[in-house]
Amino acid sequence: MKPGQVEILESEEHGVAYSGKRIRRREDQRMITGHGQYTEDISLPGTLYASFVRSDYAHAKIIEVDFKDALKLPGVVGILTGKDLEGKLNPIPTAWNIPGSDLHVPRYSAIAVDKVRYAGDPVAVVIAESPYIAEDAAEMVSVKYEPLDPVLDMEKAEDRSSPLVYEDVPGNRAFLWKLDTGNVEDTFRTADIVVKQRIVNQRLQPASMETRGAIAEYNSGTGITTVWMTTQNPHVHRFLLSVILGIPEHRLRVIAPDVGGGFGSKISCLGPEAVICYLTGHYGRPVKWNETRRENFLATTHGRDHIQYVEMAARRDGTVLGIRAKVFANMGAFLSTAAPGVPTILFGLILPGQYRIKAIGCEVHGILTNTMAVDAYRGAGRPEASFIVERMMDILASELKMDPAELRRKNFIPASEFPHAVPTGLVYDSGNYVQALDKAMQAIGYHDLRKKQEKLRKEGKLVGIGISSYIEVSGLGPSKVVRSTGFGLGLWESATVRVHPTGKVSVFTGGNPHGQGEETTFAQLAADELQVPIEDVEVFHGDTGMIPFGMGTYGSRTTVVAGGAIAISCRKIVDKARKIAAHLLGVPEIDILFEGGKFHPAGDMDHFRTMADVALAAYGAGGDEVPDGMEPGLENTSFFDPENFVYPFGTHICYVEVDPETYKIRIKRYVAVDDCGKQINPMIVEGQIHGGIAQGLAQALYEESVFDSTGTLLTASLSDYAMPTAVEMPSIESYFTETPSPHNPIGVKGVGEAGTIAAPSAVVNAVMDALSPLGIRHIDMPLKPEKIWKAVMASKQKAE
Ligand code: MCN
Repeated sequence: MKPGQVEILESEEHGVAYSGKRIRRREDQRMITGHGQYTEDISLPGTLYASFVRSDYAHAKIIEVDFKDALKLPGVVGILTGKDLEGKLNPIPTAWNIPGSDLHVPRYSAIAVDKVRYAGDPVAVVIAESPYIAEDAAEMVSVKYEPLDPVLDMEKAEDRSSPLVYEDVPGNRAFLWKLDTGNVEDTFRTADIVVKQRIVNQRLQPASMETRGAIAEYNSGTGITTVWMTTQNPHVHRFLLSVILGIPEHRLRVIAPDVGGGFGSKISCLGPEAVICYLTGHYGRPVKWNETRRENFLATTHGRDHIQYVEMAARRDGTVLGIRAKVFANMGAFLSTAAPGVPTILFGLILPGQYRIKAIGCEVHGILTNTMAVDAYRGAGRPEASFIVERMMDILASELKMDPAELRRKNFIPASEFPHAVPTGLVYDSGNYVQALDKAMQAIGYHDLRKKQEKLRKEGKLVGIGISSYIEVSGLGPSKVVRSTGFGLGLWESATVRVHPTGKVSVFTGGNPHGQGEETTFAQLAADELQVPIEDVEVFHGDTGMIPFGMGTYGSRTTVVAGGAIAISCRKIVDKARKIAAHLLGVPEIDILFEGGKFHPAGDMDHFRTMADVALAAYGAGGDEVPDGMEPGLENTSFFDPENFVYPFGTHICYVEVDPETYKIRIKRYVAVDDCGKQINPMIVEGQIHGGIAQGLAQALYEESVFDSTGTLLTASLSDYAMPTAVEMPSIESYFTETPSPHNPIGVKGVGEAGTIAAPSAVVNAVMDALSPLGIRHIDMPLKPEKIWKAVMASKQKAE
């Protein structure tokens, strides 16, 4: 297939040419044939290479950095410490300053000055003629430390006896965020039943295929620094880098070439990229840095890491009245870019789940520890929220001896009550939760499966069924709301759509896909809106020198917000094109219809102009092709700021068998019903769901960051961090319902994180259901056979 061509995998007619059709991702052709261009592929003449000297200690004073020998290694150009950069780089900023939480943003430097705060904290940077020399020299740098006791236990970190990560952050508490809908105490005091559970949502390490990296070049002729880097949001990075470096924003150009995944870990502006930008100016030569996988695990942001004390209050008849949680959220050694908003806004506000729960209480302690910083990771706050809601629903159902599906059904917000304001202040846009549950139950044959389970249990088999009826908030977001939560910038999106004189179309989006497939879906969208062949549309992204402005790709926002902006731009172009077509055809504009790619007078298909005819006329300004006074050209730039978030939802049901001897878990069936409103490309949507489920399942069963008692990360390689492979993945039975969102021009909701949010509770609920005959109520993720064995032994001992 030639670049730009598409393969449509189904033939039914949808009324529009491309949207709603399964079309293979056109970008994959270049990615899988080695024609992608990643940061590491960019080579510039005269490049120097940087390697960071990183601390082995989690918490220690820096006494001396001795690099005399390293500097003598042939090919080493320079070595700089944190002290050398003092006054040259500003501290790493935090962009989400949540109000009313007594927020302390500690002063964290790109390279440590007096003290290291996690194992992996940079202490110096070596610059050399080759990456190998840089690494060798980094190993020769000798650092004298005075070790300090590390802060690792977030539940003890606030004690007076605990060491401090920062002397000026008392009790290591970066913030205390509270949410109370005003009726929580009373609700819990008067409820018939209150179930309680301590739940650990373990720390995870994002592991995108491409690690982080940057190559920067300062042009002394123009005074402009250009940096190619692995980023999900080039404009946000440009803004934050300009704050750190003091370089005016218009003298910085950030380019994201192809980016090999991010899962949230390439949102944050961490130190190394800023150092690389500084070094190119300092040495007057391009400077490049690329993480190793070990460095990536040590020093790129981690995700999750909550300890949650959760309670759910209900009436005997199963009406859920309240949910409250006291949460310790491990923020790590500093507050990364979006970090404070993740365990608070993105977590607490969504605690009602799909239910009519009236009392919501939440208290989140944001704790600084001597571990790598935690920030957004696929789902960001919503998997942590959905997990406790859905686990507690199952625990409550078991306590009330109710079927967990029926308990959910009883408490759902009914389809007739949308838009629906929940007590946390959000307004759910649209939904039909019963429909998704019913579809999932039907697909898995729920009632028969329960009968089968009963029979198998009698035979001594450990089989279980787990339901997860999740909701998430995505499509971030309405700027007004986002700003009121303390986020530093608005979260709108921009698009420029340019119809060239030949009728070919360039779409420039502020979204920055890095694996999600918008080069295809946005071409589908624009081709339909402009009624041109998809081969005539090319999508561009990821260059601050080319795109007006953009907030980037995360929070499953790109289709909703960037797609919305594209649709608006296209519609404005069609409006203008209609005027030109009317002028060319000599008929009033009101009589012109636009269908089948043709502008024609109503009732007269023989006289028409195509988009290409109109475009040529639009650029032929000065002649009589366009109406008098009309601006030449056929392009539009729009900024779209949605009026609300979107709320995708669904129900996943998992059926598992636990081996009674080895306690190995086998997922026998996994049914997913998801609703992301209108779908542009069902094939990509399904792919996103599959990938998301893989990540959720990984959290449920395999992955966790493990630190030893000194704060050393023991899972700093792919052989220690238990990322599942295709072998561990079950076959996924994927279904959809379609409830369009009324709050964007194309009726879509996000889908990129849905699977990751839904899967952990579906799997854990299923395993707990399987183990319930053994008297086991809860085991924390990941559900390793060893943990299950221990729980079984403990339960047996208790029974004796
Ligand atoms: N889509 C669609 N119809 C819809 C919704 C989405 O056709 N109703 C399509 C989109 O146009 C796009 C894809 O599905 O091609 C995902 O779109 P969307 O839900 O808008 O999500 P984003 O593009 O904003 O992606 C972000 C989301 C997040 S937050 C993480 S983390 C994540 C993810 O997507 N990281 C990923 N998916 C990933 N996939 C890959 N391969 N790599 C990552 O790093």
